[in-house]
Amino acid sequence: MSLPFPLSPEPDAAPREAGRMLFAAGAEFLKGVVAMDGLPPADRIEVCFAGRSNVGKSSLINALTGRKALARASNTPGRTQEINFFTLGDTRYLVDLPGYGFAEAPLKVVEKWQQLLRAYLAGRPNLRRAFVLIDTRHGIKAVDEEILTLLDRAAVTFQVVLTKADKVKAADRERILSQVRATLGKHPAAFPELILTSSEKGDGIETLRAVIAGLE
Ligand SMILES: Nc1nc2c(ncn2[C@@H]2O[C@H](COP(=O)(O)OP(=O)(O)OP(=O)(O)O)[C@@H](O)[C@H]2O)c(=O)[nH]1
Ligand SMILES: [Mg+2]
Repeated sequence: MSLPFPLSPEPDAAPREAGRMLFAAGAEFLKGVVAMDGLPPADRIEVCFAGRSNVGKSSLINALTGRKALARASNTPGRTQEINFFTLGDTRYLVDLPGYGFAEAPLKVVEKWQQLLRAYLAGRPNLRRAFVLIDTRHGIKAVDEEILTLLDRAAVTFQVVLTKADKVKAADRERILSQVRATLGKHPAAFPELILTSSEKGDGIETLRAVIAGLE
């Protein structure tokens, strides 16, 4: 039997070039959204980056776009507090979501973000794929599973992107990959390939660009 949820293969020359071209078209910040009625028109293919607070969503957007500070990244969990929209060329939106599972912020504030996050994930018609970021050191936690279940119910295809691969030794990585694969087997909306990334070192970035370019 072949391994379920293999790592995405390195892209061939043509999709790699398509990914390079797409991201060379330039990314710009469009707006930060705090309520569903503030969303831009659903007139482009959209992908979003969801994940626990501090997992590396903003850093990944910066690595993909080759812009050091397009999306705000920081050591302070909970930094991204709005749904941030970026235009990519004139065909895509990239969406940086507020992190979940962050316990330090005031409860009222957290509840407001979480409500918005859930409404967005379940109700955006042009959302072609949700990239759910999982820290390669930690694997899938209970808070992640809540989001995966929400995506199953909303029938939004999600793809797991493992982050901070540079921080993990090979043996630990294999153990976490097994945990991730076993968990994803229970989620019908899971896309059947994983992407292992490091925003720091650049691993997986070309692959992810090619995947985004390939969405229609
Ligand atoms: N070593 C390493 N550190 C990373 C990587 N990606 C992100 N980080 C660090 O992890 C921390 C959090 O990164 P962010 O990109 O701000 O995380 P986030 O998911 O956007 O966080 P919130 O907006 O708070 O939800 C920062 O200190 C980053 O420098 C990576 O690939 N490797
Ligand atoms: Mg962020």
